[in-house]
Amino acid sequence: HAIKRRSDYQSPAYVIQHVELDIDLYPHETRVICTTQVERKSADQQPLVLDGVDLQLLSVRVNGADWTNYVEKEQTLVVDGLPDAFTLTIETQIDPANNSSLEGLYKSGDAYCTQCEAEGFRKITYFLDRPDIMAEYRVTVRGNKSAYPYLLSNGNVVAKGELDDGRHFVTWHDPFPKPCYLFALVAGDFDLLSDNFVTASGREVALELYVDKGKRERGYHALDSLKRAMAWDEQTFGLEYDLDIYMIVAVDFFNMGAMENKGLNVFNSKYVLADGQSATDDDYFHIESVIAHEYFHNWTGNRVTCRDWFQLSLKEGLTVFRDQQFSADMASPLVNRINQVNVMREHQFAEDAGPMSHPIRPDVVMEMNNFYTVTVYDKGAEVIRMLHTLLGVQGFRRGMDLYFERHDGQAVTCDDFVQAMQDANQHDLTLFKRWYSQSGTPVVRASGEYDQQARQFKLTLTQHTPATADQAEKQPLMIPVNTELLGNQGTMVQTVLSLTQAQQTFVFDNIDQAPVMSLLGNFSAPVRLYDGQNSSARQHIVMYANDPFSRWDAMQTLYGDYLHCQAGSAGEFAEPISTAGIVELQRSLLNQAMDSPALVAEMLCLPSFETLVQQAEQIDVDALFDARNALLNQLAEALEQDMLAVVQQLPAQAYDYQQNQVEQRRLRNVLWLYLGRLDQHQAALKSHYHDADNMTDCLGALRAAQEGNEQTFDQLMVAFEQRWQDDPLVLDKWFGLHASAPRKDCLSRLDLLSGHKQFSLNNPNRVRALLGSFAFYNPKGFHAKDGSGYRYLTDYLKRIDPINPQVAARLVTPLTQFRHLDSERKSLIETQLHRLLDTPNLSGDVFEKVSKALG
Ligand code: B3K
Ligand code: ZN
Repeated sequence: HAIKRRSDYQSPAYVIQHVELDIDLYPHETRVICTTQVERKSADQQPLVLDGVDLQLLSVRVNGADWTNYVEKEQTLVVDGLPDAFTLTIETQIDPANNSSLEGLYKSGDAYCTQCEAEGFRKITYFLDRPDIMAEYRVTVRGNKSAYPYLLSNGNVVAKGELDDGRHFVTWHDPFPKPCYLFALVAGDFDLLSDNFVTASGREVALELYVDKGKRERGYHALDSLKRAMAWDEQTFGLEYDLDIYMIVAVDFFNMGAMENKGLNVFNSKYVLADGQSATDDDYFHIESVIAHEYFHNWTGNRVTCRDWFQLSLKEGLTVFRDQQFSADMASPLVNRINQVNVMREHQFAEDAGPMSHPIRPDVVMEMNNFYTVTVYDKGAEVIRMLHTLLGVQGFRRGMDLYFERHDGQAVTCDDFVQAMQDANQHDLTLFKRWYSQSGTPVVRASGEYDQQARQFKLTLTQHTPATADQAEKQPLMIPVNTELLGNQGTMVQTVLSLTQAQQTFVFDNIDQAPVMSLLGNFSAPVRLYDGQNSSARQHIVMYANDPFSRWDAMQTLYGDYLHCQAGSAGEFAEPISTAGIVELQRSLLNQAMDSPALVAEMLCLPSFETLVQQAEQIDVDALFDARNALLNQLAEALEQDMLAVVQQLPAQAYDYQQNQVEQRRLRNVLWLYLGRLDQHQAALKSHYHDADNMTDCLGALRAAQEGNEQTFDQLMVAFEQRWQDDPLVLDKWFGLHASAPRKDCLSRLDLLSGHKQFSLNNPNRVRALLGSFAFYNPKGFHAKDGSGYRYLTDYLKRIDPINPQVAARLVTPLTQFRHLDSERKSLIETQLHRLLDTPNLSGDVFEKVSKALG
């Protein structure tokens, strides 16, 4: 397993500017003829080294004549003795029906489809599989006409016709040069939803959405989302779509969410299909955001792409930021921000504290697919957000404009992006660039000193980034700190401070009283903050801060400190609020519930167990779980009447995915998470399920029962299965609920479920729903004291890895993030990691993560 370093980048010795592919589809014997125009760029006569994996080589020709001066070795084809410029024709055969890795060309059910990012094109043909090779593609696809009436690839159709034996062909041409990771092919029989979009400059674009037969009614939300995204990018960034057709295909077998192939996105059907009956508000939200994300890649990723894979955040951090801004504009900016921050604290902080820690621009990679991470994506987006904060809306736009002006059609680096931002604004970003090279979560500490006489407040901020697994030495970063100073009468100061040194003091004049500090408003930087304030200061923020995000955040800190003190976790916690204090705070929130349902709903939610884990040096799994559970029970008992009153005031409405309704449903279901714990409300909880006309409320009821009452849960789960047993995508919710239920017999339940007729180890959605939910979200079961949970997951990983290494490598994560656990559990995990490492033919994907975890 070889490692690659960012510092080893070399510009390509040969380039390819034209590609002609001829792909003749057969399940086990697909023929691929790849004809390229190759040009030598290096001065010396080094051979041409092409990448290729799992290919059967049939022939090599140079300028039309057979060529024998080549060798196949270690997943490459080395061709020697070549002229300076030539036509290279390579014929290979591949076996898509046996390709269970879902990378390269494979079968998803009855359809053929491709996934090439990051390095999957080499599973289709021998090629220079690196993103800085950009070429124009002409692609002919051949297949059986009745089984595969649609033969799709990137760009526009330039020819089509009939062939012998019931076969046909379609030829596509994509005029925009692209790296091979953006190549796509789909062949199959689908329901087609067609629409169109007229761009700002008046061009008509055909929109086509392909879904499984019979699913057409579930495609409209995705199509509408696409049109909203297209309009938003024109309005916000002046960016128009460039081809005459935009296609999206939904497939059931897919390793991640979706893929931005030029003009032909391939999507996990989970992020396309929705109707009120079968999809939740969250599903609707995610579909809109993933559709937008892939669309936005057309400019940030496709028109301007990455020079090498270490630069992945160039396109991903930026495109996540763009989809976040879009979502904020479509719905509630506040709820969006809260969700993003939860992802950072729950998953990204965990990644940075674990063995896979890396900067948003990694320096060392073994398997590129392991670096499509919350760090590259979500922390990457936080870094772009800080630039946006620093430069302002218009300054950021100027930077984007200059970036496209300079780099359209090129493969570039993160430095090129920051340089464009700097030059467009004459704003020195030298220090800012450290965010790209330094990993780890900075810790910011604040302390205040008030001088009554001088009416002056001095705020001292320090920063320190603890060493991470990948980097021992850390330097100070540029950290924007949104600061609000609160007095008895409310906000006295609201400003953004820029912390650039290890320690800095900021002086505020004309301050009439000792203020409460509300820092890091809107999560202005991806850091941990310790402000040393007591719980009454926090309650003051909850009640009076201007920034609603800060009110939510102060509430989270109050809950967190309380729970860790109950659970005896080792860490840095202020003196906690009393139980009665939390009850009273929630009571006052419940009184405001009808005015701001979205904010109140979020403020009533305790931090997730997974977020709590990240807050302490050492946790006691059982004590922390029990403390969280106990507080929820106490709150339900103390506030039963207040909660019922709110539930009764919330109007019943026929389902529509519309902001007011979404917020009210969210509040209602959060309240049910409490009320569902009380015996006297089981009948009402069941009615909440049975009366619901939508999946959001059904699932809300199921979640409430999962936490609250075993019998109710079992009954409702039976009803759910009966209703949805023929719809695996919906049944995934059911698999997930079973797998995350804190039940004593959870492993034998998992065994039963894995034998369910809809379960398959070959489908990543099923595997994630069942085993992912267990490993990531069932702390009681997964961290069972006897190590049975760890062993259980490991047994499965050993079976999944040979089928699909990418899925296995994602699922191994919970076994590698053990830093906060006790030494008994750590050693039980280690035993399982060694078992994994000893597996014959372990994939590079899993090897990289496990070997790092074992240090
Ligand atoms: N660019 C793809 C992710 C590809 C992952 C490869 N293992 C989806 C996205 O981020 O839009
Ligand atoms: Zn992306």
